[in-house]
Amino acid sequence: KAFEADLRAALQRGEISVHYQPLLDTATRSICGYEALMRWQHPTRGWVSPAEFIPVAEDTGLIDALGEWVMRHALQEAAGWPDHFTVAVNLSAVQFRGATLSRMVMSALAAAGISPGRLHLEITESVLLAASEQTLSTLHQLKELGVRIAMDDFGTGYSSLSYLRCFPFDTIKIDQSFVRDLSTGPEALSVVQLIISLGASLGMETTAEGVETEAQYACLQALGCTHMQGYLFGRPKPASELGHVGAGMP
Ligand code: G
Ligand code: G
Ligand code: MN
Ligand code: NA
Repeated sequence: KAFEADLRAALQRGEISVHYQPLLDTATRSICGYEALMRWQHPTRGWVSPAEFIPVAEDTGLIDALGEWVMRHALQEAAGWPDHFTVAVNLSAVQFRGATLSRMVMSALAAAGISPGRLHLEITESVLLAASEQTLSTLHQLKELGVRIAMDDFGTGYSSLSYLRCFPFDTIKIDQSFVRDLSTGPEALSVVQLIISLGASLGMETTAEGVETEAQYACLQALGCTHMQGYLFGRPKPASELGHVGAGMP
């Protein structure tokens, strides 16, 4: 309960921030964007993991305000990056409940003056689990805005494959558990190979997550994975440490 009250106050107290993790283009091995990851610095607990506070935010409805704050903040920040850089923002299933998500995204894009094609929205299977008309219609509205939609944590859910038929995703993000196991045996390699060729045949980009070693990079590059993310290229860090001049926040 105290935790919930603290989270409720966290935005006003300026304890919420966004860290950015680089996304790399495999072919050029250069940064082509960042994923925005929410961070909470609690006055006494220190850094609280999103894995801990996001479920609480979802249960209490606070995720709507937090999610909108991150969206607006990340887009403002991205306005100061090179023009071709993308910005990825994670969405919770709970944010799809109302009918206001696409309007919020449109408004945040306009406020930041960012072209919609630079925004990647990451959703997990949980968004499609309910598969309500409402959710699908919101996804199509977002797509019509020109925003790109990525399926996050692909392969870890129950029916990742069937969800690929429900909606024309732009990107498949291969869960880091598969990347971690690449060297431990032929199984993970086969799964990753399958996901990459599936993505290619569906005209989708494939982003491997959790790339930590040169061996993983070489393997994924050989398999045709189009993008990568992971500690090999950079950990999530505050905008002030990204090294771009003219950050977008006023
Ligand atoms: O950054 P880290 O690996 O600690 O994130 C843990 C989890 O929290 C990840 O699954 C990530 O998708 C999720 N997460 C981070 N930031 C956000 C956010 O702004 N919104 C939502 N819905 N989830 C987030
Ligand atoms: O679920 P999602 O993919 O949105 O969450 C990304 C999470 O994975 C972030 O919390 C981030 O800190 C973490 N992460 C990103 N790259 C790596 C990596 O190379 N290794 C490990 N162990 N975690 C990573
Ligand atoms: Mn993500
Ligand atoms: Na992921």
